[in-house]
Amino acid sequence: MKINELLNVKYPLIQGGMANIATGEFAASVSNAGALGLIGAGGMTTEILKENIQKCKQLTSQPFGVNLMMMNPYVDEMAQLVIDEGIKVVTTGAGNPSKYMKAWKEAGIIVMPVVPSVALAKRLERSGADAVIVEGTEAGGHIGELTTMALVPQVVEAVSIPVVAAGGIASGKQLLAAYALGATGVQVGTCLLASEECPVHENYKNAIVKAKDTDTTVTGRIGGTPVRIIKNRMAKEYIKREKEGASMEELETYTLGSLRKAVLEGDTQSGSLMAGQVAGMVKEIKPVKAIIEDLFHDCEIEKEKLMNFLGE
Ligand code: TUI
Repeated sequence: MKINELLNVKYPLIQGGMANIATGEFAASVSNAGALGLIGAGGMTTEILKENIQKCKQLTSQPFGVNLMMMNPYVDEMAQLVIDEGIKVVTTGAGNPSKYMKAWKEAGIIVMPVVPSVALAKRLERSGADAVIVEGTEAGGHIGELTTMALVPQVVEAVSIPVVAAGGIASGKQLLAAYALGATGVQVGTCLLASEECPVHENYKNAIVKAKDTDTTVTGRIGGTPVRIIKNRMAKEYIKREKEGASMEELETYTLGSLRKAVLEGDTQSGSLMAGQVAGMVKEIKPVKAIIEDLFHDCEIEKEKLMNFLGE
């Protein structure tokens, strides 16, 4: 069963959480295009999340969800808010959501945590997760160690719940590959950043379009919070200071607000432009609906080509 049947949407595609980017308005445009839109609560306060939920409810009659970032200081309150607001789907990232699972399941919420390992996938299956989103290190933003190619089939082997693949998916070929690895759907972020509806600054979108394969790097490896971003002056300086042994406080002060700088002001040099390794494949800015339709259309074409190739 593809994940769209569980979620009651047309396409087996989930939008990435995209903290500080995925507003209620953006989530609604993804849901209206037939995939599952998500409000990214990562950089929000509880009040702002509530406003975004109201907005999304006004703008779409399609299912949508909320992504809760476990490192958000307001996550306890937000975990209750999603119940009070009747949210149907919750995805989580950047931590273990076990302590909220019982309450969410009692409220009838479909829960799909992002996991970077087999161990956490198994643990969350036992806690009642409906599916897991298995994210490889190719992804943008906060990442784990393993690649999508290595991790997805290992989680598929280890759990009985549906697996959604994430990290490194921006084309029909990669969507087809995710199915081949045993995934029942995909989560994408980077290719949706370069959409007309995405509320990031034009400079951010253009940086994605201009990026080549080797243009992302990872900050925060030493401190234990690895984050994949597009290489720029800020990334270089961060990694240099990290290697020199800068304290977490100094690094935090340095990066404070850097994602907002990139998203709102379009500061592509001192801002933090989170993006996955597939940024190198994203070549134009298109409407969300076209991005999603093209992905599934191209997947069909690639499937035919692959069947011909394998049948040779
Ligand atoms: O969460 C993401 N991507 C994100 S969150 C974010 S906001 C942020 N900004 C700066 C620093 C940190 C966060 C930007 N991008 N993706 C899902 C994801 N989850 N990737 C990795 C994980 C993860 C890591 C550890 C999930 C669970 C986990 O559990 C550890 C444990 O406690 O067992």
